[in-house]
Amino acid sequence: MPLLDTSPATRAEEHPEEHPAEHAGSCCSPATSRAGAPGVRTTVPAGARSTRGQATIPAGTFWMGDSHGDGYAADGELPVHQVRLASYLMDTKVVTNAQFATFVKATGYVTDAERDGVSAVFHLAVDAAPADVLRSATGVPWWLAVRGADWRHPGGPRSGIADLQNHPVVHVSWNDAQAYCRWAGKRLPTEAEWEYAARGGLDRARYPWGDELTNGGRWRCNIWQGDFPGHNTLDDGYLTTAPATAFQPNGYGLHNTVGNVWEWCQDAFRPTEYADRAGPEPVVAPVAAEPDEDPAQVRRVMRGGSYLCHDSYCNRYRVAARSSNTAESSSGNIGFRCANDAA
Ligand SMILES: [Ca+2]
Ligand SMILES: [Ca+2]
Ligand SMILES: [Cu+2]
Repeated sequence: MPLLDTSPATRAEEHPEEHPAEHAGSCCSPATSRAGAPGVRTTVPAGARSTRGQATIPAGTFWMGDSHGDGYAADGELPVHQVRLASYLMDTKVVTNAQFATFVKATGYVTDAERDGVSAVFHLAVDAAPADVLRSATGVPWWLAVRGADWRHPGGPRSGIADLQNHPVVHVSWNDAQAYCRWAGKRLPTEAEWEYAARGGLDRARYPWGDELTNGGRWRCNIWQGDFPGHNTLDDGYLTTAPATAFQPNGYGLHNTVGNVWEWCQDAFRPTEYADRAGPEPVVAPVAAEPDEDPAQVRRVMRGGSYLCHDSYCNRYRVAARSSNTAESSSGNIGFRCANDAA
């Protein structure tokens, strides 16, 4: 069984010049083939609900999508349309290694990457014996399938998380994120909830803090500086993950919505989602319909970009940017934060 499959998006990487839009598609993360996946859970019973570490996001209407023309057409960030949401809750930071460890200790949960024995690691982050570096993903040679890479070993078997307790947990699939949320009395955000919360109250801005990427040259988030994928100048201080509370929070008190790690959302991903639902009236609390296919192969929305994003290759560190991966996929730059219904 191939460890890293060649989904259409990944296959396009072999001829990037022919598919400029798709080319930008997978700086982000390669897909993995595995079996089995649970269904979606959209609400948490009031009695089981935990609001720990969550900020209240006020009810409101916002413009969802790319108001600046920055996006890749194939991602479906257009049309910009109004979305109305009731108040809800969002974690102020992504789930950390320490938090995930508490979950695993309490439940004995085994992640998809652990069950599979392999996960995707960025080439400069590999910490493994050569024999454990199995292969690169087709067309994205900076992604290596590493045997023994999992949330406890983000760079491979020789790495650990002792010094990364307050960093995002990574190598967690959408399935794993769902399991954590259920245990925590929380749920994944919908894509609309993610974007509205990430905007922090700023109307149609590019970033959670405004329209300018840096503050007079000072970085406001953890992305890539230098030449991707070979040389990172570390201007923002981090080659891979930063602590979950690094950098200033946005107007709602949320840290690192853009940059650091991709964040799973509840919704199935469709490039035509916005086009299909946009109309003259605001769309109320949209959530993508569940596709009628093998749950493991359903592509799930990921938001916010990661420490690998760079303007030269993938500018998905904007609040409007969209990406996706299959529910069973994991890599060293995908994590998640939880949401909840208002108390
Ligand atoms: Ca960085
Ligand atoms: Ca993020
Ligand atoms: Cu990216």
